[in-house]
Amino acid sequence: MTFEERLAWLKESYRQLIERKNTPIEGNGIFERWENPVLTADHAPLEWRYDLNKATNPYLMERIGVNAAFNAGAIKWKDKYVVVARLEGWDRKSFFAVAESPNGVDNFRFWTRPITIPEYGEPATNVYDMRLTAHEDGWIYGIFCVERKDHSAEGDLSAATAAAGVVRTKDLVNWERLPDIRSASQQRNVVLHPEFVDGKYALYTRPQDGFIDAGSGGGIGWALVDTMDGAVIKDEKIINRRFYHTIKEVKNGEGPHPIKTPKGWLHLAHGVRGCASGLRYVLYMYMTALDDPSRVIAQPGGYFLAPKDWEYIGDVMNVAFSCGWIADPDDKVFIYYASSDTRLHVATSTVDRLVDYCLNTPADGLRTGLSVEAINKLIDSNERSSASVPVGVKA
Ligand code: BGC
Ligand code: BMA
Repeated sequence: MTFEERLAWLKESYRQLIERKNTPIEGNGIFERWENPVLTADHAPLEWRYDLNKATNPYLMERIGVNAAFNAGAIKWKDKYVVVARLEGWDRKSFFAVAESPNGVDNFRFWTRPITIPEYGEPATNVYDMRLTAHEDGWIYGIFCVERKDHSAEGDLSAATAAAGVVRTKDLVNWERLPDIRSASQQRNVVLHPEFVDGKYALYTRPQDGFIDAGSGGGIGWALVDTMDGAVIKDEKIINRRFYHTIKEVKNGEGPHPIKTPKGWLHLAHGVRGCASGLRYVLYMYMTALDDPSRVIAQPGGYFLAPKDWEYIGDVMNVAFSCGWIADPDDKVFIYYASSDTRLHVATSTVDRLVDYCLNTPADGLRTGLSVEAINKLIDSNERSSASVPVGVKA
């Protein structure tokens, strides 16, 4: 192909990808997955990847490649569905970029440039997983993980530290960097609650022993801080614990900030367990009290969403992860989840259905006998129901 032919082909392929219509897939009644991912590496604008100048790039090669688009924060902004995605380059560096869609399910387009995050302290090796919060103080905050090399472990090339970085903005274009959150332990998955609690900023935290190991950290924490401009976590209490032989045995962490409903705060989180093929990341939900967002009032058992079919496959296999969801005033909820650290998907539901799911799904009894008991209770009640269609073989 000539330069001109290749350019026309690139532009046309890109246009088709961006304008591709999406369709919902009927599912378990709790939510619907949509057929196509909403963002992939190929959604990154051509101008970010190709030198489009014939003199300097006669073969029209991709000069700077994007490897993945995933783990996005989300917000409704000027009637648009906006995500701040984690893009990862061929060079394994992640960065953030804003993409918007008119309907939340397709036609996501990136803004002209990726976000430039000002540095704080030692420049970050990597940044990822931004959660967005439009706080009642008037700012939109982004909290993300800042990864730096761990200089105390000189011999170990992979040794790193994780801290919570903070930015704020009024327009999603200009981002002011605030000091990283100070805490006794390393932190990942820190999320800002949208309202003041007792006049303070409230954070969901995830204390961890080391860079990878959540260890004795216990689970998702809760901490009140006086300011976001130099936040210091002093008292941290664990509000959502990990348990043996559950989907969150090894690690867990808050997803996006919770959604306020008349019946309580709806939370989306991730849980991790270990298995022979490595770590398995799934999403789960829980609810907390309206008057105390740190008090759990419902915890449906097991996972809410786990990788399915081709979602298992990607750079980091067996991962479902979410940093963003949007609740519309009309009750609809757009859940942005990524599969296997590779691409971003959407699933839709409603606040009503998610509350129903949380309040009426049996909790994990923590042992198999109680799981069978729960199934038997359901069969008993189905036998009394006129809608019941007996499909099992009668023993
Ligand atoms: C990766 C993250 C991952 C973390 C812990 C980082 O280096 O970029 O995606 O969650 O390590 O495994
Ligand atoms: C975590 C996260 C995510 C990632 C997941 C699986 O620890 O912080 O960035 O999706 O690992 O690799």
